[in-house]
Amino acid sequence: TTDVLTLGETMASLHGSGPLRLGGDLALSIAGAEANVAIGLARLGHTARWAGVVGADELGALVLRTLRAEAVDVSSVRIDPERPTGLLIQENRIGDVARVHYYRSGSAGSMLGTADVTAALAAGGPPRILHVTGITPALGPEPRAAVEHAVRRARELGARVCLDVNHRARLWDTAEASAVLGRLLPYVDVLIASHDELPIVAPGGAAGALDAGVGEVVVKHGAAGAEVWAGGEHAALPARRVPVRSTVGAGDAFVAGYLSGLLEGLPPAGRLERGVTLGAFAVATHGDWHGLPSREELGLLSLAAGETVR
Ligand code: KDG
Repeated sequence: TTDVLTLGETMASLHGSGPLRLGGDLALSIAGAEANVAIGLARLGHTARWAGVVGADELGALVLRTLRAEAVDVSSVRIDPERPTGLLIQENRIGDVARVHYYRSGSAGSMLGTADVTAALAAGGPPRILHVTGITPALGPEPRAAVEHAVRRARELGARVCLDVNHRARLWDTAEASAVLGRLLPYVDVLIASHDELPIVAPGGAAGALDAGVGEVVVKHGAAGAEVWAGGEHAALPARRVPVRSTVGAGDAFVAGYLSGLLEGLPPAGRLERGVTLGAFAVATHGDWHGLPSREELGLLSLAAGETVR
């Protein structure tokens, strides 16, 4: 059985080093919140499967090849011969302030449907955790139905359900996000949101979400760290101080660390610790997922600044 099954859209990504309108070189890779989480988990030695749809094109092949290379199980991926793989272009405008441009409407990934979810949940026995984000239901009616189906079915199968709000204002408005994500709450065991996203899904805050039956609520405070309410306990932890290269992907890295701790039965404070550690690796390195640590590398952050490992 798989530790974590996650689903959503993985796109090709292009990273520019300066203003896009000036042209210049772009670096090609892949991007997608759920894929980032799957890679983070796989690097720590957990089994992770990503389900989604890619086009029958070179960018789809890049997505699959990259995920395979990261030991993410792609056996539940569908290839759509009719539609292209989505694309995201990231522009680092000033310092670590990034701007993201989507070319994803009508993409293969936005055709993820309930049949894909049913197949993914049936393959190889139910996962221990199903992880979804608020990005997927924003992609269209099919992915929205797919996520609603996924959380219900996963619960029936005895899997724990994790939802990261991941609000993308470019994709839908807040009122719609609030209505759709609010309906998912009764099926959510682990709710993860940044402090500004929490009211979208839980107008009554963490207490409101717990009252609605959510098992644990994790709130991210960016550079100020994160806190969790779980099983009557509350824990908070500051972020690890590292030089910031790029904050894109930090939230996904945090989720991967948190779920890794959960899979290992760590207490709430230990789960947060793993989460902020992976978050620090993500912000201290370029790329959304590229700098995430293997298990042996987890201790690197404890070395003194400027130290060289020989
Ligand atoms: O969380 C990082 C993501 O924003 C990025 O990888 C792309 O999934 C993505 C999205 O839809 O914004």
